Amino acid sequence: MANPKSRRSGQKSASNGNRSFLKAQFSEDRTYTIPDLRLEKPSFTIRQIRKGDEICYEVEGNLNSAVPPIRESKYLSKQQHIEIYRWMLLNRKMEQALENLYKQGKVVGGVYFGLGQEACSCASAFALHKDEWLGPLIRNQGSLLVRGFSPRDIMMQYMAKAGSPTKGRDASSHFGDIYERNVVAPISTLGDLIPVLAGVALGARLQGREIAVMTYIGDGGQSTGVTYEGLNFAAVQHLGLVLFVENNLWGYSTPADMQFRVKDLAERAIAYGIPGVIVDGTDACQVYDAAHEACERARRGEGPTLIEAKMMRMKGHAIHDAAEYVPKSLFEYWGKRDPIARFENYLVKVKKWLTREENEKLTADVDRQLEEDRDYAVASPMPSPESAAGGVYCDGCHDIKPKYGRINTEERSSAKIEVGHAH
Ligand SMILES: Cc1ncc(C[n+]2csc(CCOP(=O)(O)OP(=O)(O)O)c2C)c(N)n1
Ligand SMILES: [Mg+2]
Repeated sequence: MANPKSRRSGQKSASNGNRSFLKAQFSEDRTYTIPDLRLEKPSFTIRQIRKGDEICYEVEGNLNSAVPPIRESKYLSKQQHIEIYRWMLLNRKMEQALENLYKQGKVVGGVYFGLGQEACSCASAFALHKDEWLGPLIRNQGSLLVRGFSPRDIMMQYMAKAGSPTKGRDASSHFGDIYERNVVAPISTLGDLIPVLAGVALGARLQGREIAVMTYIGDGGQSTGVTYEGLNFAAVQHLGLVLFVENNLWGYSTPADMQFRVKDLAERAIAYGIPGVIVDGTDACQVYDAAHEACERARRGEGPTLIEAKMMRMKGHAIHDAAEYVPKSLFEYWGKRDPIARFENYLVKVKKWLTREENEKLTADVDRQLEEDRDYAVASPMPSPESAAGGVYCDGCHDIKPKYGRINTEERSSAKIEVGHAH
């Protein structure tokens, strides 16, 4: 996907005090191709229409095409395929358990689902090394599992239990772990994770390491100003940001077709001067391969990559939203492209890497783990009222140490970046 070429000879490096610069990736050539790993390219448009007093949506285009096969991975071993499949199952079944807990009145607040997006969450996070960093969004509960949070943690969080990651102070996704799992806690403001993760990569560089950092933004959230600022900063600094643009066709009740004019959101990469790639977000192999290549590029210090994952949000925005505005035919179309059913078919029938019995055992193990975690979470206590005022202000409770080495802000002789166009 990258196409680094030599620098324009007439350009000089920007002089900037003692700073060294990474070697330029700038090219005189326009590199406007966006690789597309998909094995089918759905072509339909969602249009807003008025029916009497009602506003609704209709789909135009071909919704009868055959379901594509899974694309063979260039990198994953047989064992890794099975691991990713297990994470996806755990992701799906944990969300089913959460839905039940909500309906039993045990959840405080709402529940958000990544139904139909499990391949994107799990296979992307799977490409990170343990000592690299992830910034998840609300639908990336699968990524949290891959990074080492247990279903128990996530269930307790939704039930605001004392033993939850935020000790009952928040009831959904606003938690992370800067010590063990290297997960940045998201806040709700869409796009804000992007500069934060860019900053994490910069922090690692100052400690002598080029690392991959990964985060996500939706088809709606990508329009925010901070998305541009964060990604542009990562681009000019050649920071190892891997940005998944999760195009799930809806931002609340607004269809993607009413949110942007470009054909593919991966095209945005061109304007940042970074590689962009399109994947089928329902195909774990495509998601992994693109994520892996982007992470490798990050680790070489070559900068960010934008990966557009196309898929469909298979539920409403959150549990309160029945998604009645979504045309039924779209659910049917994407239902046939279910990431787990297709991956299961690939592993069991196409590759024959899992026998029926092994698959049943794996599924039963996931069910057992979820049952245990759910029972534990339900039985665990709520926080004591007196604890509510604790942890509001940091009074030195966070001991944040450099993870990769001594911080060095001096000029680095081995620095690879060369930045700046002469004006
Ligand atoms: C800057 C900002 N604007 C608005 C919101 C409110 N909001 C929360 S989720 C959401 C829809 C996001 O859609 P998308 O980015 O496509 O993500 P998806 O829900 O489809 O995963 C909006 C508008 C917000 N959290 N942050
Ligand atoms: Mg969306």
